[in-house]
Amino acid sequence: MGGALFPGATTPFPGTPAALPEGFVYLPDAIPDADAHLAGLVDEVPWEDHVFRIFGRTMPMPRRIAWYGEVDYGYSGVIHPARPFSPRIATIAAEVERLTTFRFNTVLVNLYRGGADSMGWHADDDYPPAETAAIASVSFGAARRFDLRAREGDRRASLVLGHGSVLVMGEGTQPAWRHQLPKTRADVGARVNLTFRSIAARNVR
Ligand SMILES: O=C(O)CCC(=O)C(=O)O
Repeated sequence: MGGALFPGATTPFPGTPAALPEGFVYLPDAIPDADAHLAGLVDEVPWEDHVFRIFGRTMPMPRRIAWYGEVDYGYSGVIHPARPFSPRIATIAAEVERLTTFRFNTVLVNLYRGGADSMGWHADDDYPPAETAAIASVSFGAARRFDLRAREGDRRASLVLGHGSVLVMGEGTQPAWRHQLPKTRADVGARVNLTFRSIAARNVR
């Protein structure tokens, strides 16, 4: 790791309270036609509801999800089968690939219906990477806080992921950091997030 992730990847986010740790790059307003993508994704994606187990209890997953790409993915106790990118997701992927120079072959799409929807602490390291271990996280809709916590030591950082933004989590970030999208009491609208990944083979679940 070290240095720029890809050409031009030095954009600081105005208003970011803490400097982003090495390996993370935030690109605000990076994806064109963000309003149309938000509305289109909410309407077009075949959203799925899932459950997760915590302390022996089964709880509804506090978001809706869908999986696209060249390989199956085991997530939330379910194998999500490979499925081609939709035309809209292929358009967004092409823009992300143009910005980052990486090729991503899969994407987990999350719908947060409001402030009560969230994603808990985790790292995206449960699969063998193909071309890159970097992840490109694209956000549309409500601006939400995103937290980072070092796996060792007490470093933390937060930023707000805005409409049309891309957060690149570079190679080496997932073994070193966990991330979460916390709930908020603020009256926020819907948000769609797409985490593009480069996966060599299905993870074992
Ligand atoms: O919605 C977000 O910004 C976080 C998504 C995420 O962490 C993931 O899909 O692994």
